[in-house]
Order: sequence, then C-alpha cells, then structure tokens
Amino acid sequence: MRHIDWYKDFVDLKYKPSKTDVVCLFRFEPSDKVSVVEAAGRIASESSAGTWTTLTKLPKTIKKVMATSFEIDGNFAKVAYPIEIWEPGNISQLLSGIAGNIFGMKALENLRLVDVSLPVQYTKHFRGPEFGIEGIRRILKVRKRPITGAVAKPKIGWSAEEHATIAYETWIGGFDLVKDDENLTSTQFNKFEQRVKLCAKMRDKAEKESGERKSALINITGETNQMTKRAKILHDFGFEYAMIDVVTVGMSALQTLREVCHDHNLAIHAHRAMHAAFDRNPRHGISMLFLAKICRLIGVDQLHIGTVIGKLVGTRHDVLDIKNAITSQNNKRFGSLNQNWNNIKPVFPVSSGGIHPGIIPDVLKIMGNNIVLLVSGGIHGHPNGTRDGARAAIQSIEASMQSIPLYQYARSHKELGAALAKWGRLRPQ
Ligand code: CAP
Ligand code: MG
Repeated sequence: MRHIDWYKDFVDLKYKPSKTDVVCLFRFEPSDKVSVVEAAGRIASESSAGTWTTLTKLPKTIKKVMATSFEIDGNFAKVAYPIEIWEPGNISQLLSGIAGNIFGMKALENLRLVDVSLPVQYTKHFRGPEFGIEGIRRILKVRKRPITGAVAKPKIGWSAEEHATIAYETWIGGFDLVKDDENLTSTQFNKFEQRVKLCAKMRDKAEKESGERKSALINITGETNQMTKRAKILHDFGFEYAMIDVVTVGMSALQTLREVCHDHNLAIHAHRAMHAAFDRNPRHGISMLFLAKICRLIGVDQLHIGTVIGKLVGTRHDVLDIKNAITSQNNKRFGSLNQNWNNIKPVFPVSSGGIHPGIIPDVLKIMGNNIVLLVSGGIHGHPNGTRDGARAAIQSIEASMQSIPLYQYARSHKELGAALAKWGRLRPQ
C-alpha cells in the first residue's frame, strides 16, 4: 500500500538538538491502535510543518522546517524545533505551534506540554522583567523579609471610598502592598480612576504616618487600549505597579503592556486566574511551569505560583519547580528542561490563597523568605479587623524568621493570639 501519511519522518531517535533549537517536553498517551512512535511523530508534525497526508509537492527546504521527536521515554517525548520557524518576539506564534492544534488530535488520548527550553537566539528578542526581585526590593526598601500584601475582601462589592479605607488599614497594620482582586477592574460602584485617586491619597497618608514605603497592585485588566490608558493613570498617581490577569488578557496583550509599563516605569504584578483550566489535569493541557517561563520571558516582575498548603491546588514538587524556573539564572531541577536565562532577571514568586497567620511559618518553611506573601481573608477575617489582622500576619513572619514557636510568640503578641484563637493551624480546603 502507498504511504498516505509521513508522521514517522518527524521522528529521529539519533537526532541531537542544536544550540539554536527550541526543545519541548511532552507527556502523551496514544489512542488505541496508534503506536508510540507514530504518536510522537504526529506531535512533531502537527506542531511544525506536517499535515495528515503526504503531499505531492514540498518546498526544497522542508527538512529545515520540520520538528523532530528525538527522545521517547515511556509516556514522555522530547521534540526539537528549528529556530527558523519562529518569528522573533512573537509569543502567540510560538503557542500556535507548540501549544496549538496538537491538543485536539484524535490520535492522542491525552497530551500535556510539560516544559520548554528556549535558546538564547529566541530569548534575546524579549525584555524579561524590568525590575525583578532586586528591583522590587529596592523600590519597597525591604531587604530580607517576605514582601507583604493583601487583597481587599470580599473580592468585589466595596465602593472606591471603602476600598481605599481598607487599603489604609492594611498599610497602617504594617503591610507593604494592597492588591485588587482578579475580578475587580472598573464597576459602577468602584470606578478604576476613583479607586486609584483615593488609594493614592491614603497611600500618602499611610507613608507619612508610618515612615515606610507603601504601594498598590491595582488591576488594569481589560481591552488592550483600555489597559494602556489605565497604566498611564497609575503612573500619573505615583504608583510603581500595574496588575494584570495575564491568562485572561492573553500573551499578546501582555507583550504590548510590557512595553507600555516600560514607558511608565511600572512593574507588572501577574495574576494567573484561569490557569487551572489548562494546568490542573496532570495528563492533559499546559503546565504552570511552561506558563511561568513564558511570563518571565515576556517580563512580569511578580507571578503567583501557589502556596502548597493553602486553599488552591499545586503540589510541593510543582510549586518549587516553578519557583526555581522563575528565580534561577540557569535552571535544571526535578527533571525539567535546562533553561539558560542569560541576562533575563528573576521574577518575584507570589504565594497566595488561603494563607493566615497560623500557617505563615509553614508556607515560609517551604517557600523561603524571598517571596511576596499575600494574606487576604487571613487578615480581613481577624476577629478585631484588618489592622490587627495585618499585625498578626507580621508577627507570624517575625516568629518564623526568629525561629520562635508560634504559640510562644503569641503569648506576648495579642493580635497573633487572637488570630490563632480563630484559625489555629487550619489548612483551608
Ligand atoms: C486569595 C486570592 C487570590 C488567589 C489566586 C483569591 O485570597 O485573592 O486571587 O490566591 O490564586 O481570590 O482567592 P485569600 P493563586 O488570601 O483570601 O485566599 O495565587 O494560586 O494564583
Ligand atoms: Mg483573588
């Protein structure tokens, strides 16, 4: 019988990737009657130059644009892509290839894009973070301890005035940052411009009274031109950050905003709402590790990565793997692909979701102190309110950094004592 497909032409187990190849690690499960080799070939084919059948005419340069599945190990395959097929600086195009049609192929039961290794020839077209960990610490004048922040809760519902008052209480309680929630942008009862203006006023008051730097992560998420306008407003009111829901706005919008934020000298706080729609199932979709690498490449300064023990999913292995990928200069750990970040700065990892004073030491034990710690319900739910809640969280950080048992520290710190009386060491589900 004549060959009607050419999938196996995309497999070469002797191929050694070149220094300029983009390399992806996939986990795959072939459907019934599809061999492992054919499945690996199909992944490389559909994500690069192939189609479902042989063609009567091919470009002379076809070999130079075909991806190669070069390593197959159980359910895992590595695929190398020639640099020539990737447009410099175009993340959406990269995703349309390595994270595109392949997820819908009937020949695969499941497919997961686990990791990527990007050559310097590719990464050099991106800015990476403007400030990174050191730059953010310099702005906030916080040297060693975790950066503290809180989202006003409930997520949505407060007026701009009420929101700014909560912000003030959070700052005066000792926190560095207040943050908008992912679904708060601009509503009839809490307009973006008004929130920015009132928060700026309260920030100035809190800075004057405390003698400390205070800032806000205000959510500019929206249509791209709208985000551009909002970034300028933040700059005009003296804020150092713009917050963006990076998954819902998309990577192309993030790339545009990276330029806009550069022009306005703004750091980017990246919230990842919606990530679990594609990274939660370990057998299918796109890993958070991959998304985190893309966010670092484009250039966010802070990125949510999980808590391990808080209310949202994320295993210790996965969270630490992501932390390593966004903070180290040249990372290879836990079996992930090597990535040389060259001169691209590290991203500040953000731990958030179900954290309260009773578990802060456990989170810091896992994550270390070089993180942004967001404690939201865990301060606003304090029996004596937001200000005492922030104090309790800070006392918990102090206890952890001085290696003093929490309940012992609480004997001389009443805000922490009240928090422990409510939540104890509860791990929220
Ligand atoms: C946390 C939070 C954050 C999540 C995001 C929320 O509030 O504001 O959006 O932590 O998840 O809306 O749930 P609490 P992740 O502190 O009150 O739980 O960091 O995993 O992306
Ligand atoms: Mg939130």
